[in-house]
Amino acid sequence: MTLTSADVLSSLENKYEDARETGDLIFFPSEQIVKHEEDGIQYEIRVCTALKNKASVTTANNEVTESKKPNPFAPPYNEKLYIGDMYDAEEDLYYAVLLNKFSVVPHHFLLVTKEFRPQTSPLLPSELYMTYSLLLAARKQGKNYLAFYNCGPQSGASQPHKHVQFIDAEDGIPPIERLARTTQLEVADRPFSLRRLSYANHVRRLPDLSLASPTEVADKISMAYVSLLDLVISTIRYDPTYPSGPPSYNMVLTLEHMHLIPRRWEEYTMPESGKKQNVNALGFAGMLLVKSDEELEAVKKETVSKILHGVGVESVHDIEVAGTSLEA
Ligand code: B4P
Repeated sequence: MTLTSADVLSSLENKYEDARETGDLIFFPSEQIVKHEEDGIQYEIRVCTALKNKASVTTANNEVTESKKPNPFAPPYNEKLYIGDMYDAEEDLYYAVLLNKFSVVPHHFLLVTKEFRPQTSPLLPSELYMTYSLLLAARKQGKNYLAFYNCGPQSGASQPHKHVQFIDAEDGIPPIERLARTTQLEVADRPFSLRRLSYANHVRRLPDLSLASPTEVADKISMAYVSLLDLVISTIRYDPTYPSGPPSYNMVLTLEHMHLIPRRWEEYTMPESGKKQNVNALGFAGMLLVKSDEELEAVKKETVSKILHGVGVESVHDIEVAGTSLEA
């Protein structure tokens, strides 16, 4: 039996508690979420020292070494982490919904393709539709989720099997989304950039699709995605030093906006200590993750803006890209 997006959201909490109780899901509690203001933007830096022990926890759980690890997103799934399958009848495609085994935020889940597809590939209309329908089902149940996709070798993705992730933002609005919501647009259905940010970013405001048909949702969301992806590719082309290989970018999706951020590097090297700070899509949502107080102080000293600029791509606000002015 396949699940609807409403079924997925309804069963999430019980499945999560059950998997946590049996030890199939490992929760890493955070000490604090620090609000950190720069250039009028309130970033959030989550301090989760428990993650420092992630490697030893997985070893204690008899996980095999990195090179021999089986693909966790291919069937057969761990029954405790498996919420169920979803089916897109229009495209005849199946997906599985899994709980994140290593959870920093409760109820963090993933939509994975049933057949292997690479994480370096763009999202298909069906995948975008499924993602949007899960966000919509969450909103209808009074929950506030955001979706993210780490695409390409420099995006912060650690698993090569295609997966979109969902986290519960609870009462909060991610910092970058707050900025997008307060941006006045002359034309609503055109890409724009958040110019206060230190790196190239491409955003589309989404219409209210809560009453739209599946085909209409897939069309509208795909059009937004393709227009932003075009801008990502054009932005990268302006950078002669961009690493070779498939393009890397992060997508952050809410019901109100789609954000695509081109990526140049996966990690930022702190100049003083030489230590690496990993950044994934959540970092570009304005939510950074550090694993010690020392790392927190280093991030604050270096500044979030400099770190994101360092792993992103130079902004080309003043250049006409692909015939579209990036004025916003
Ligand atoms: P990826 O796209 O490959 O990469 P990621 O989210 O950056 O996760 P990574 O694994 O690199 O974790 P990190 O230490 O940076 O996502 C793969 C996902 O699959 C991850 O969520 C992973 O936990 C999950 N997974 C791996 N094996 C699995 C299995 N067997 N079954 C089910 N799921 C499995 O960060 C640790 C965690 O914190 C990640 O979940 C990350 O998404 C999250 N995180 C990062 N920044 C955060 C922030 N600011 N706030 C809250 N959470 C944050």
